[in-house]
Amino acid sequence: MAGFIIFLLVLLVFVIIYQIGKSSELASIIRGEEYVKLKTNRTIASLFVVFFILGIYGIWKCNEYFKGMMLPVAACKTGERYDSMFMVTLAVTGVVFFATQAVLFWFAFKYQSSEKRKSSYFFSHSNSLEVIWTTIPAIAMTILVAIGLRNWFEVTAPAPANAMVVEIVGKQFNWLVRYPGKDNELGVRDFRKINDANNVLGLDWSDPHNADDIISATGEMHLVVNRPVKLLIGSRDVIHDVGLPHFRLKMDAVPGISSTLSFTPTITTAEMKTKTGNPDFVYEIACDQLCGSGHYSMRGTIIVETQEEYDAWMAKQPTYYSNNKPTEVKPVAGNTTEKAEPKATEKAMIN
Ligand SMILES: [Cu+2]
Repeated sequence: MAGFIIFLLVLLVFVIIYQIGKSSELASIIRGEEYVKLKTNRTIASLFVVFFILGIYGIWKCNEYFKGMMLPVAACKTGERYDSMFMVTLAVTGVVFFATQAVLFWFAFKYQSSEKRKSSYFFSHSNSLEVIWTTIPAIAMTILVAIGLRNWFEVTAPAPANAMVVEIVGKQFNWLVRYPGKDNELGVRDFRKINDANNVLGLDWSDPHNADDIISATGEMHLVVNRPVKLLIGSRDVIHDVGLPHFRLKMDAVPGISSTLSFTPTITTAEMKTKTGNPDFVYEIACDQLCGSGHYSMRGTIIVETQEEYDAWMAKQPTYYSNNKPTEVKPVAGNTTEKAEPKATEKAMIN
């Protein structure tokens, strides 16, 4: 019996030793995991800071690298205002971006898991904080929107009375540019009269104002420097968009609707060649609306020149009528002095 009790005691001691060993092993495993967790946390927290610094450096480098791809100075007053609006917006959002991102990544580092910190500070809300972070962005946004609206009203405002009127019509896939000719009045056009052989814009030959209209099918538009221009924009088929990157303007060309765009070019093509150091510089008309398989080829050009150069060029342009000799009704000769109200002419235009 005594032997059996001794055997049980020895067994008990072995069980106890085994259990102590096992629990200390488990404890060391737990302690080890905690250690690994802390170390990983520290690495990730530091990587957050590195990522932020590299990210900001990358943005800076990108900016430097692509500087050469930036557009040259805006070539009209509206464009200058648009650029300054863009810079103000970029500055405001840039400061906010930098501040919030710096705090975000810094906090990820500063408030990483730590044995020293066992509890966090908690508050449900702060009225003054709410007021501050609502009021400041609201004021900033209101100012930005107000600047934008002012510019938008300027772009869409009626053109000055002395503005030259030029019509630009998109078709798959090029631009047709029409000038009013000597009578300074664009004639009525009708889409039912369009034919590619000798009436690309569907000019209604019964309207005498069409007799001296000039059409350029090469997509080249001539404008006079410092003279306001009003573009009458239309389309023959699908929606195109008159994109004028150097003037920072664009406007949709919608079939059946006549849209307008007015601006005053302030830099001649020749001056721009000097400014950009590019002897081949041309102002571009790009179609800004994906309009079909040949969309990429809808590139037009604008020549901005002095009044004398423009007059000399204009004097050489044949009228569309004389160039195409349509067999239909001849425009009534000698009736070109009759002045119709510009509004009425626009209304009568059927795209
Ligand atoms: Cu197009």
